[in-house]
Amino acid sequence: MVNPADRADRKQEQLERRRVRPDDTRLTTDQGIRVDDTDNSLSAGERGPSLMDDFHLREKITHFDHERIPERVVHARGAGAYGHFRLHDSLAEYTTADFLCDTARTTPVFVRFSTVAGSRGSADTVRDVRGFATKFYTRQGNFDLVGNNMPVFFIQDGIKFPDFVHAVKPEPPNEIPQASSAHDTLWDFVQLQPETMHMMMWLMSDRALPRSYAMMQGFGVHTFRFVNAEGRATFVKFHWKPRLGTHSLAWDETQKIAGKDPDFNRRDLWDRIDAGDFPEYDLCVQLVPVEDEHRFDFDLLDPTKIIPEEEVPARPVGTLTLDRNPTNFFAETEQVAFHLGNVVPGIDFTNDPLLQARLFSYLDTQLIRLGGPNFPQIPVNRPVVEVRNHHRDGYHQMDLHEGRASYHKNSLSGGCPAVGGEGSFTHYQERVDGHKIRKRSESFADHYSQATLFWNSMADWEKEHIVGAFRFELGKCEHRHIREGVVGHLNHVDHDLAVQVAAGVGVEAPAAPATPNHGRGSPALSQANSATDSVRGRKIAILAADGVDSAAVAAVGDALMEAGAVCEILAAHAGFVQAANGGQVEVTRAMPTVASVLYDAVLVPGGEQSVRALAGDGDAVHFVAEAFVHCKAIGALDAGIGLLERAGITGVEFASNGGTVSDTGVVTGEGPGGDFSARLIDAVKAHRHWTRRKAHVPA
Ligand code: HDD
Repeated sequence: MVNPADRADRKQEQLERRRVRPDDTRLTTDQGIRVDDTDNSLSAGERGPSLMDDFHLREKITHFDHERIPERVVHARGAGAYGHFRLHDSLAEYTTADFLCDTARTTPVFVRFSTVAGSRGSADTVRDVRGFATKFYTRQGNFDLVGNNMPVFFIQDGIKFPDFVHAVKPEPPNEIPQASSAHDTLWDFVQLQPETMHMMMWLMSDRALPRSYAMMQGFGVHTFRFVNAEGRATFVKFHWKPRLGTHSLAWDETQKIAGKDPDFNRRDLWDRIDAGDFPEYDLCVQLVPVEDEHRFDFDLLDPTKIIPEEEVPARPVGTLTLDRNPTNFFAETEQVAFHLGNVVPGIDFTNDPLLQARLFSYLDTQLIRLGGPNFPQIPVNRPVVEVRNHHRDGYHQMDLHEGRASYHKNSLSGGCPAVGGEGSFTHYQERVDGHKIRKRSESFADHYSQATLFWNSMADWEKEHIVGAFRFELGKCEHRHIREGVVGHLNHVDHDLAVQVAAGVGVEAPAAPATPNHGRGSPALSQANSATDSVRGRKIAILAADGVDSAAVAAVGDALMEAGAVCEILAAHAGFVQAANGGQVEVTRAMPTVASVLYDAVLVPGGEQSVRALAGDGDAVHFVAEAFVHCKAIGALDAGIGLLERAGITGVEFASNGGTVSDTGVVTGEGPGGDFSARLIDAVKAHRHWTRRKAHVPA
């Protein structure tokens, strides 16, 4: 008989047994009784009072009254997907974790992405850390990699987590601001807790504004421990690297999207999977032999530090593909319960004090959030292997345990379930010796060097964005001493950064650096060095009105779609527009229902009449100007070039016909032939043309 855990789609097979479909069914009560009417309460006469014996009314309202469960105290807003993990490169030398040893194996997964600070209904595109939590349904049980899209954390010891979260969440008197770190309590915490500085650099960078969950890195953050068959340990850090590269939105854009489409990232994930354009990530590991534990100028147990990839390469070992949307948001994405403590044999913990506190928190929080100890039986949480133990009873027990013995040892159930045997989890036998103390290790004391490393690694445009973010966030702080305190810490990171921020937030610039900049960088940290070789899933707006050159729309649109982009034709109204050469072009969306911030690029095809109409339409002119300001690829053909001029896009160098793509990312042509489409595709691949950021176009 095939072990159910060995089948590639075993999680879906398991879930399939729980899926409930509406087709060809009759409405019943929860007791299975068919009801004759669900629209009118049972009453004494047509205008009389409702009656207590209306069991259907009572049950329907009672169930409704209890539909909500507490949202997650952090990471409340999320989006999830199923997929699978394929191993390419065995790690059997380092770990006994089966899903990391056998390259023939495919492991089903569920992933939940999230923002951290906002409530369940908050906008997706706020400046925040993103959660990247993966549940691997392995044949040795569930392994949860509960990571973020940034490789470090705000604090070093989990005992500070409630303080930190209280500081970043909306303030107690009025619950303002929602999903934002730009307020006094967060920055007060920061200025008094300098271990936050490295993470604050990441949070103020473009990493906090991902364009798509498919274009976002993930990190396990802590140093974990692999243990191999001989019991030998190796330190490991886990990374997810998106195949599409790591790309971000512009800050101004994120704020507008929060109003235009607060579900932007959630929708993007759903649409990609729905269209078969599956997000892919490589799992990479940084491996450090135990003998090298003390070879770094930071402590491997300190979660505010990275191991620079130039020092220890991130070795790709397998690929995660997200290929299936959930059936029901609440049942799966809301009820999924991740826990850092869910590990399989061959993966173990370290003494990172943040990690240790997390080991307590996750199970504890699930108990209140999911209402009792049986939440591992919820379909999305169930492992694909059999669960056998003496846990019994509790709210919502779903299993029918046979037999009289619910204790170990027993003779009445033949001693079952038996304990141990091959494949049992054995904790790594780390030698531990010490006094009971409350004291942070001296090896955790350097809070600035890696913040400086991050700053030094940024491209010019990334540095400008960071300065802008500090100015925005601190600019929102009412208390001057808080702004001064933060600038004081920034002066340890980099003097120039501190001076620039000080100038924006109305505090005195420091006269000299508090700590000299060490000058080191790590190119792997810059998004400028990320992959720009694909347009998969990029959204292109094609602006049209009556008289549009439909041949150009078809030619360029086909080329873009063939390369993997998604093209939408936008016009002043839904329905159709007349083509210049007769016939009609179907409109995908009416322009007033969307905005340029929802697209990666814009194309203005030719057709004199069409372009004249667009030039007289404020929405269309604004669309192009705003796309330009956000440094997006813009293509214009023939008369369409006139719309760019109308939008004030002047004073920048255009790519000339037949030439190479200009670094302005504005591609023009006399017709759709030649290499116009190829040049436009290259401009879209580049993601953004930040060199253009100095050009001032009102939008
Ligand atoms: Fe946490 C949720 C990631 C530190 C306590 N955390 C949560 C989620 C992610 C992370 C991705 C959402 C999981 C989901 O989608 O359901 N957390 C991190 C990372 C951390 C981190 C990468 C630092 C390296 N967390 C951290 C600390 C504590 C917690 C130090 C407490 C001591 N985290 C929780 C929690 C949550 C949670 C309160 C809220 C909801 C949940 O667990 O299920 O237990």
